[in-house]
Amino acid sequence: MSVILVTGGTGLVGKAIQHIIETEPEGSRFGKRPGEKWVFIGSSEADLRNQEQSKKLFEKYKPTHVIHLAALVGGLFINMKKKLDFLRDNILINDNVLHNAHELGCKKVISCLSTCVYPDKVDYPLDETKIHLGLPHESNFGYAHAKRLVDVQNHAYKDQFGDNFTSAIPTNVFGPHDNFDLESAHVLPALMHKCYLAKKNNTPFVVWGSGKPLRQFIYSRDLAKLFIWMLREYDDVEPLILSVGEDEEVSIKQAADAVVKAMGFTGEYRFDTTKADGQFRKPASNKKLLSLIGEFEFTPFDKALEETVQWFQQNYENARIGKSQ
Ligand code: NAP
Ligand code: GFB
Repeated sequence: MSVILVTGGTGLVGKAIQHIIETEPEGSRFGKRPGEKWVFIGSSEADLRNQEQSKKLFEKYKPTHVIHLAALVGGLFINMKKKLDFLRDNILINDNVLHNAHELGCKKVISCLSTCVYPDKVDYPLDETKIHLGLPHESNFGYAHAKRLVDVQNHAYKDQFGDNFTSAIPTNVFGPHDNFDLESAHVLPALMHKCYLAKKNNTPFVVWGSGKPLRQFIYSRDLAKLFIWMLREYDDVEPLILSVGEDEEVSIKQAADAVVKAMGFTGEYRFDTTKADGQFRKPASNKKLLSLIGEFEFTPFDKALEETVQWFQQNYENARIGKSQ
């Protein structure tokens, strides 16, 4: 009997893994396997910053495997405002999860980093060997250092105890169940929410910044399949980038154009260049992933965006939209 605990199971990526496990045929490549029990938890079940609550959670479910997604997560602007919270909360969460997984003798833990952990000034493309080659971008150094430390912790647990702890490095993620709260959202959910309100209230659709920065976006449901594949087939302490190809970079302007099209918005659309652009680009190579997984079909960006916009429009009342607008 394998018990797979997914921390952060109520969030964007956690819900996507739950969707795949519940909809893919049992026994298929990304489907549930006989004898597996999947447990998806959120902060209401245990605040993982708290040692006692974390210990009780692991004693309750006795997981054999952990996909560790729980984190204080947010877009550029909330990262710039709360660097200490993003550093401290994530250090506490990660240490409690890895410590309890070690104490319980879990067979495997996959933690989740992000391509924003990489040095701001490094030769591109980003690959798995460049994480610690310099300081991260100023805008999110709190989050970035807390996430980099997970890679250090994994190597320490491996060296001293032989624990099979590893990590995944996704690029920017989007999809159903995302955080659409304009205060803390990432760019795509923020633009979807702003465009939805502009259409509803007949007001301008305002994109922050110059629109020039470049990003790689992975659909949460594709990322979910890659996490399930890693759980089954990746047993190396070295982190692994989970991303679409380098040639899939799009500008924030192109992303905003795609949101306008998917929303059917025809009103005024402009850029507020008084707002920050953040890191200009963070192009990540998925060569190592493709060399290990072989064939993998990523959902085309426009199709994934349309599916997410439809989900948002159909679930607006129950979505994470923050204070009502
Ligand atoms: P999300 O939608 O904001 O979900 C965060 C999850 O973490 C929720 O389930 C939340 O539970 C849980 N959580 C937060 N604080 C917690 C605490 N103190 N104790 C217990 N659980 C807590 O985030 P996401 O986008 O799915 O991110 C999942 C992982 O992917 C994170 O590790 C993140 O760093 C990484 N990542 C995300 C992106 C992206 O673009 N979104 C890109 C790269 C990497 P509640 O909902 O119950 O509060
Ligand atoms: O997803 P995002 O917030 O974060 O994207 P990063 C920021 C880019 O989108 C910037 C532009 O170039 C912004 O100028 N943008 C335009 C907007 N309009 C908006 C808007 O309404 N809201 C937001 N949020 N952006 C994050 C890191 O970096 O990447 C996090 O700070 C995390 O720690 C995440 O790693 C994946 O891609 O710049």
